[in-house]
Amino acid sequence: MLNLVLFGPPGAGKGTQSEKLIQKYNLVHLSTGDLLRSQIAAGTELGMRAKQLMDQGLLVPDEVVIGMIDYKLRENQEAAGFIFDGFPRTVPQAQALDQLLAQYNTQITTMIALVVDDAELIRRLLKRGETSGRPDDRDETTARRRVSVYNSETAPVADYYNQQQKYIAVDGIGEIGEIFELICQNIETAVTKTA
Ligand code: B4P
Repeated sequence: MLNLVLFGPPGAGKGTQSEKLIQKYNLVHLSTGDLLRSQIAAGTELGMRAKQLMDQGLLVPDEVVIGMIDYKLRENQEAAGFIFDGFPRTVPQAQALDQLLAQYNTQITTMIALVVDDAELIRRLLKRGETSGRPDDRDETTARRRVSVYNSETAPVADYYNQQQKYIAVDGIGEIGEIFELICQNIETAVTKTA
């Protein structure tokens, strides 16, 4: 199985690149951001609780997102592999993901981390906010808080995968197609190494 973690700060291009990767490698896309937004759109209690945190640029509790991923893995047991987009975002989430995958006798193949500087991230988020209607993209204070939450709570997840020799950094600034090619080259190198 090919199981990818696509990692990076908010606005790094995880969602953008995931769309291309799922087509090329026939993977099931698990985006916790998308899953949470569909709960909000459906007006569920979980969605309403998540919305309050997301609108402020904060993370939702670990147990909520881990529960959603657990459910999706059980639902997709025949998949050729998964792309985890925006998950894990904390070290406890990364530990939980390893345990969940072990239940299916599989593991993360590699983590691809998109590297983009803070100024470019804020620019992209505010630009998306002009058209997306996403409350967490609309104002600069919230965008900056998301980047700061990433630096304090999410960045340590990179060390977690680095210790497992699964961390690969890719420059996330440039043309979307060129970044995609770089990601694919790195995935293929990682797959060859683990084969
Ligand atoms: P997410 O939905 O995961 O979203 P994201 O971090 O905003 O964006 P992404 O990196 O996917 O950016 P995109 O490709 O769209 O999270 C939203 C919120 O949900 C979080 O803040 C949190 O509250 C909650 N949440 C989600 N998962 C959670 C978890 N596991 N634990 C706790 N809470 C969780 O790109 C952004 C923009 O840049 C787009 O407009 C795109 O067109 C543009 N872009 C992309 N690549 C570009 C490039 N190369 N050049 C120029 N622009 C580019």
